[in-house]
Amino acid sequence: MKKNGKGWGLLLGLLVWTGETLPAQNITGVDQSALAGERVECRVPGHKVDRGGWIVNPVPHEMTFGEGTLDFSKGFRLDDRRGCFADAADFLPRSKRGAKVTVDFGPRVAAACGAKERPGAYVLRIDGRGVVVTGYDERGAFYGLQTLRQLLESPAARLGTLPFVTVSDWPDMPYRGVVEGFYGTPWSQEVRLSLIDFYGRFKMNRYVYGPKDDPYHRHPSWREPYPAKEAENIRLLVDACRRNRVDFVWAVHPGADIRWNETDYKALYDKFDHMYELGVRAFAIFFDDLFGDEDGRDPRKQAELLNRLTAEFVKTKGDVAPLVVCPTDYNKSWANPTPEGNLAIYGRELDPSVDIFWTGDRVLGDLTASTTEWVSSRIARPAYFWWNFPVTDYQRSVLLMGPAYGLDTSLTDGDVRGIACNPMEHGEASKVALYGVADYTWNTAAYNPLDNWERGLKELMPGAAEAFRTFAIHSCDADRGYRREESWETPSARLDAWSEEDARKLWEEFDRVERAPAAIEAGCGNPALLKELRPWLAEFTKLGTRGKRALALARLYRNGWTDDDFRSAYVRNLMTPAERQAFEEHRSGTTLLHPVYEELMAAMSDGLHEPSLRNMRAVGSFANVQGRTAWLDAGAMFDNDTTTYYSSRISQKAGDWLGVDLGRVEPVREITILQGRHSQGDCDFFDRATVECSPDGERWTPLTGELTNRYRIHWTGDPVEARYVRLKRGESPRNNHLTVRVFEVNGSLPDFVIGTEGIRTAASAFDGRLSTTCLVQGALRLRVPAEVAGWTVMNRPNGAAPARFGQYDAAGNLLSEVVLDDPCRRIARTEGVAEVRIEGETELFEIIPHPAE
Ligand code: 14T
Repeated sequence: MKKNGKGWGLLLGLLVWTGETLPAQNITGVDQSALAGERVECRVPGHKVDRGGWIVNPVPHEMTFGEGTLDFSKGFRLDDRRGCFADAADFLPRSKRGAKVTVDFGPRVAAACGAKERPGAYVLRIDGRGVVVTGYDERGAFYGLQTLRQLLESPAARLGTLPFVTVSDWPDMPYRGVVEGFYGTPWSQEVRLSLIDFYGRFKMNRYVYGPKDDPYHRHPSWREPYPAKEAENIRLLVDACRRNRVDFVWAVHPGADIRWNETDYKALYDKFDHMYELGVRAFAIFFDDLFGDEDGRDPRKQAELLNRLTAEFVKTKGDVAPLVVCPTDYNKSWANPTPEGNLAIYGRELDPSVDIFWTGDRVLGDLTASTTEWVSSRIARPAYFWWNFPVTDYQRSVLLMGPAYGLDTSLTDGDVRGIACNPMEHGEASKVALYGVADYTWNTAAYNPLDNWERGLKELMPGAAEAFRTFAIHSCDADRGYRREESWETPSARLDAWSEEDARKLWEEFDRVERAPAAIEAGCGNPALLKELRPWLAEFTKLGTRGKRALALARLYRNGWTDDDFRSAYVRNLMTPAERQAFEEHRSGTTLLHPVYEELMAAMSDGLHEPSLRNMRAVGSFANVQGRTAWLDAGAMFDNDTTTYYSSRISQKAGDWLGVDLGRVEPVREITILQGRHSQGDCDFFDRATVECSPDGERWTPLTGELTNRYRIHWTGDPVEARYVRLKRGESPRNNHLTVRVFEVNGSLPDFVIGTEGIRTAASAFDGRLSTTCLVQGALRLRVPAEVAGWTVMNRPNGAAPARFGQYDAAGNLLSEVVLDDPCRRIARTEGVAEVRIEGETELFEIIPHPAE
């Protein structure tokens, strides 16, 4: 490129645009209008790698292929020099005439074959003489066997030969594994055992046991020994860990009610001893999540306790690993940074052998060089990173099945001791992320998140890998908390920026979404995983179906096809409240697929009302007012229901405003605004605000002075011609969110509505929006002005007992009746009608009066 001023200018402009605007929009999922029709490329680091059919995870440090192959069609004969790998090598098909596999370990043999001098290191050599696995230590040899097993299980080994290869490999980080540290249902014994095998197979070496909802881990019963059955289960877990060369670390969480006295010290010591009896040889103490004024928060007392246990328990026993502690200040945003803070006190006073957990700059955060520097300079040792991914205890409605990224690949064991990954309460589904953590902690610099994820999905569901990938790529983000990339291969679609090409791709993706669950059911092969996925799979299919239908409708709509058949099909594709509820509980496609459905449906609804009807929409300075999913929230201000509300979900600032566009200029006589979620003690409101109106959205006239501390605002006065009404914030130190329950102009109901007994959100039947609904359980009564020639009534027909639309004369005699058994009914005025009644039970989308010609 020619480096003239213009060229750089253009390039700079592009950088600013992609560097700032895009990521924010993509992450928050709001206002994608600027991106219409295009898809941001994936921002997960890494790329797919062709590994020639030899798949080993974690990716080995050095793997040198030679000329030639070893035929193992006759099986293997094992020479287990130390006699400790009979179990671990049981994957080898044995026969006396098979290829020889020698397994040995120790610094001397390791040096002879050039293995790294480091715990866990090994060399695996395959050549014409057979296979030799040499560990620096016992675990090293065990890891060498895992590599051999994975080579044998690799696609390329189907031909019955192994390549001549030398693998020299070692772990980068000393601690690799998991902390069962979430709130919610602890894992079952079966899932724990299955995970422990998984740790072994992928060279992870630590399982920290600390489920928040185990009463013997935390209050009320941390002092008490486990009852016999639970104790036996722990013993079995310890055994399984031993077989898999994994340290079982038992954690206690005593902070909520511990007293710093001899009695509680003794209680803790005895509990440790009880666990020691069960085979436990590593311990942790958690002081996280103490939010009150518990004595347990005192860092000096915490350090004293750990030091004393190190001296009197760990060192006395002789075969117990160094203690691990989770500080109360376990992330930067909560930590006192000063020399008087929790961390600095640990740095000065805590025995240097004790490892300290750290979750990063926040509770949910990345592992970065800046956060490890920040913490180690205070604790005077590398931290042990507690990664709150893929944990979902803060948003249980999602599964986090995306790539494990956000881990700095330049870190070493001098910066961080390793990772304890805190998974979902769905242990099997969490293996996708663990496959990544295993890889990163073992071979940090080579970690390639995207490639790892692609391999992991195949490893976990070889019988339905494509379908599983479809499910996973749309199940990455929780919509809050730890934000993750999702759906990065799928283009979006908008009615107002339509691309036929993108719409087709999107339809095909929705089609794959619809079909993936059946393929997973058929090919999963892991019943425990399937059981975890099932509730989400059920919703996933439905998401695919309604997405496809929304796109098909959008095509018709774009061609001007909005007749009654279209309307019926449209209404059938709206989610029922029950469907919505079910989806909310087991969500996928939060970032892209579901918002596309919502937006397309909402955008079409705008065009389905008759021009005579008022079409209110929210407007304002907050990005989510007209965003992808928020149209629903904002509509909540107009639905005549004070329990539903719009929320800005971000801080308010001076100049912010929120209001309504009435769709046309009309005389404004009355305005009612209800701010906040509650009428008492709520902070989410404009405490200084002015009501203003405008004919064009540009020239605004104040209707009130500055109102101070008012949740409820009611204005009446001489009619003012206006299309827009808004509430505008003044100067205030406040930075809360803004929540508005009601924003009504000239009353929420048209004046022809005369009866609403047993009816919720009646305004939704007259707001010109099919996406908002009015639940009828009783009778909705309307006056019939002379200029009305008939009505279009759109409802979700109540299958067993559809509602009725009756026309009555002034004396209350029924003149005609129509059964509302079709989503879209066009009804002509009956001669002599004075009043209309919609009776029965139904979900009413819209009643549209037709003006007489
Ligand atoms: F120990 C800590 F490192 C930690 O992360 N503690 C909990 C953990 O058990 C939980 O699974 C995780 C994710 O939700 O976050 C911590 O729990 C919290 C975090 C909060 F921000 C509990 C309440 C909070 F407000």
